[in-house]
Amino acid sequence: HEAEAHRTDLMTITRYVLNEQSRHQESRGDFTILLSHIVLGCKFVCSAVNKAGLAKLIGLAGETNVQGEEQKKLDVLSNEVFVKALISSGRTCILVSEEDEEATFVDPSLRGKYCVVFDPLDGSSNIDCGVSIGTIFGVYMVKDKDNVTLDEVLQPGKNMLAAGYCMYGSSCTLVLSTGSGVNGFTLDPSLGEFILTHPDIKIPKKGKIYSVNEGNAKNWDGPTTKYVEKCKFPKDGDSPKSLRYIGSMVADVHRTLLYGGIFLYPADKKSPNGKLRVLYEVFPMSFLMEQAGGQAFTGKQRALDLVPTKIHQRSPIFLGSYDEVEEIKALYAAEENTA
Ligand code: P6P
Repeated sequence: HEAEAHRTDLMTITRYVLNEQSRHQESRGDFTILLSHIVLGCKFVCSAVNKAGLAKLIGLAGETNVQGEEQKKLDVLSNEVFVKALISSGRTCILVSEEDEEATFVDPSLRGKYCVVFDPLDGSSNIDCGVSIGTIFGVYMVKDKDNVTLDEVLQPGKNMLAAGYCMYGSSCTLVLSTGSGVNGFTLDPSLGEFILTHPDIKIPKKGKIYSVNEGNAKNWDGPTTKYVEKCKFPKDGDSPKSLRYIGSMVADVHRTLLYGGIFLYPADKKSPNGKLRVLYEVFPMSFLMEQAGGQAFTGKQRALDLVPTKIHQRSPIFLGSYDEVEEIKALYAAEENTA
């Protein structure tokens, strides 16, 4: 009966968030409405990405179609869908997208109390070879939605109300935290619903995998070099860690969250702030890691304490299993002391 009850008691993402919302009476379902529009965007992108390969074959997305019109690239298309969905939700006032140089200020007639920062299709350079890619998003509450300035969105990641990603791979998986743990939902295409499949995700305290682009090793600083060396040639008789690097942040972070280990995009001589963007890559993934019992560190501080000054600013990031990040923090602290 238990299994039967489970099968018929469908916990959809909407129902899950409504249950969550019932703990914050003041929101009157606003967050649920916002989330339902983010979910709509993810469903659209999932369908478009899955057709991308086929579309390329028959000359649609990213190519000229039979009428010779230039089709929009998937990341541009995805961005337009998310921006329109978020504005039409009537619950947002500022949007920051990886695809748009400037922030979008929503028309006062449609303004709500949330700011959403997002990368509509992170890792999109991997589409043509079928590697998993994803949407990453974070949600802030504004203090005063009537005179909204950019400062409203330049908040430290610890102020986020919610963060998540949707991974478009062999299945479409949406991983979300609204501040009380992390849950994973898988899209059931026959229902068009995201169903709870990974309740209360906790990242293992230690891990056997490190995930970094070793091609940048020549330019790494001391602590990163020492840490990676330790992964490959452990002193204390431990077995070496495995290297797994997909080059698509959502895929690398999802594996780290489920299996444990550490994901690193360090600073290097060429890019002193690393490559990943603070608002819509580093903060949402760091928020999820902490909610799952892991850590996220920039090389200088707890990632979620960072106060951004520009909407597309980058930061180095080390995130994953609690004990692994502790090791990196110790190496940077030691360098600090000798400096
Ligand atoms: P590199 C994809 O282009 C991306 O923004 C992230 O998804 C990914 O983690 C990173 O860049 C990969 O960068 O320099 O290792 O190719």
